[in-house]
Amino acid sequence: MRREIKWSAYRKVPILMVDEHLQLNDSSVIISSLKTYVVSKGSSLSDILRCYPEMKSVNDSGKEVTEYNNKYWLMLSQDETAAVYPDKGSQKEEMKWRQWADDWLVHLISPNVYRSTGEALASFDYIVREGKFGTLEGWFAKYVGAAAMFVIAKRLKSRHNLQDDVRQDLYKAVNNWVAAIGKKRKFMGGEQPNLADLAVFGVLRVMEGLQAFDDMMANTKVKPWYRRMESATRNHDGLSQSSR
Ligand SMILES: N[C@@H](CCC(=O)N[C@@H](CS)C(=O)NCC(=O)O)C(=O)O
Repeated sequence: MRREIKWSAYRKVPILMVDEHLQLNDSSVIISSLKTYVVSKGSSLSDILRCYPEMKSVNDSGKEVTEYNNKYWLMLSQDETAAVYPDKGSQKEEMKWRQWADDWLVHLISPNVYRSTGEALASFDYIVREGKFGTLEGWFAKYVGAAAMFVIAKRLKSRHNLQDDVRQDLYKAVNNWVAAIGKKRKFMGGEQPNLADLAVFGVLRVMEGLQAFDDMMANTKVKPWYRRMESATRNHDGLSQSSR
């Protein structure tokens, strides 16, 4: 809830607090700094965080936006880089697809999960069930929220130039992702997921339990990779890649 992050000047989630004083903003900055921290023994998180400086600017609609420099880049020595990215081109490929997840894939979610009034209500029913809402507040959030997001989703659909049938963009996106991994690899990271696998999985996972997710599983080739990601994240398989 917005009131839960009143204490923060940065107004979005996620925010990660470390030892009650170090504040990490933005999911990609959080992931890149934690991965750097795990791989490069010796540097402190606050030193690492200085490598991802904040940039404030004003966008086309006059709104102040915050971005972070280098957010897809890991701050590693040459040896560490060689250990994390043994294959040629794998570092660039990981960055490219992490950016794709942030700049394209994520924008397909709202138009898809709030596509119809029925789907918008189902999405909010799920949000209210999982969130911390009082009875009346929950009821209000469900109906007002669903109506608002139904309208907003249409606006987002046109802002990001989605097709009329928004499912087609979703199907195409995940099929492109699966094609980029190819048949020879389990994950984009090879035998273990890399940060691009993690970013794409993170985006798709928010649709679980909703019709858009079931449609995507039934109509695309993403399912085998998705199931492998579920098991890899459950078993913390990414850790073996980090501490190689
Ligand atoms: N690039 C940011 C985006 C974060 C973001 O947009 N979060 C949404 C919720 S998913 C939010 O907090 N929106 C509130 C707002 O924009 O005021 C990230 O990856 O962390």
